[in-house]
Amino acid sequence: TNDESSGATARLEVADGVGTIRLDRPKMNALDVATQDLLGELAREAGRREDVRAVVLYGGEKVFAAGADIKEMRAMDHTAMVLRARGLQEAFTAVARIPKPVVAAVTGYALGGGCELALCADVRFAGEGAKLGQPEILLGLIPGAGGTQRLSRLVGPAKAKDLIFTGRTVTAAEAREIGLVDHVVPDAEVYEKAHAWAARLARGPALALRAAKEAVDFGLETDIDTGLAIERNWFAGLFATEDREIGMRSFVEQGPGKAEFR
Ligand code: CO8
Repeated sequence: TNDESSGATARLEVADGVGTIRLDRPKMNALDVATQDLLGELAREAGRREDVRAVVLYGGEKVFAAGADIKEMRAMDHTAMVLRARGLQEAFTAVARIPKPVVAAVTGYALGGGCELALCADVRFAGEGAKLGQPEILLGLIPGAGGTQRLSRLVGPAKAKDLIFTGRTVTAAEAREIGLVDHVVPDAEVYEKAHAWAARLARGPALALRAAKEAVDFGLETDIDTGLAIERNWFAGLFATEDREIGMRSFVEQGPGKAEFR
């Protein structure tokens, strides 16, 4: 999966604590079944590997991903999709559950499954020229890789329904306005800026970051008392970590601005 010459449609490139899951499937990074499954495998690998402390999702300079491979999907019948749909969602859920900070670096189109992939990240950087949307309705479908769930949780039900009902694409600027992306930067700087976000967190306390992500993500799926229980158990658990000792010692001995991870 790490070999550029293998012709793989996606790969995990690791340097300096940051793992980049790079889609590479001309044209448009259309996500066929094999690439969807590969994404899931790469996400699990990124989760497992100790040399990966933060992750960037990236499709290259021109396009993030134009969604599922429509040509492949067209040949599938109802039975085939019943058998496939869970595997598709599991692959995307593996990305959403990477227990480390994950940022999407979105250039060009992020449509359908491409937009849904970006939704699996913790934050999204988009280039000024990026276009995002859930155009499945135009194919007589609805999003199937988590879009109805993750988009509505992120931007609220009314904005999610507007995008899903109409299938319209939004510019990076509108995406930022509705909270679908977090930062809009010049197209040529998307990867660099997203990578810098990841690199900073790669220097952070890994267990506390994992705890923060789980507490937010699992807490959002439950009632507040259960969410608070998740939080306090993680909070107390972190008192057993070396990072906590180092973090508190450095505050007491050197003052707030001095710790390396700030
Ligand atoms: N699947 C297969 N081929 C595609 C796809 C796609 N999703 N998108 C583009 N292509 C191909 C085109 O067929 C074309 O191929 P060729 O050169 O051989 O004719 C090539 O890429 C370039 O495309 P265009 O000529 O259309 O280029 P434009 O710049 O004019 O337009 C667009 C680019 C806007 C991206 C346009 O191609 C488009 O609208 N694509 C379809 C987008 C779409 O509807 N995506 C949703 C797919 S459904 C989906 O994702 C279901 C989600 C649930 C499953 C998720 C699984 C991951």
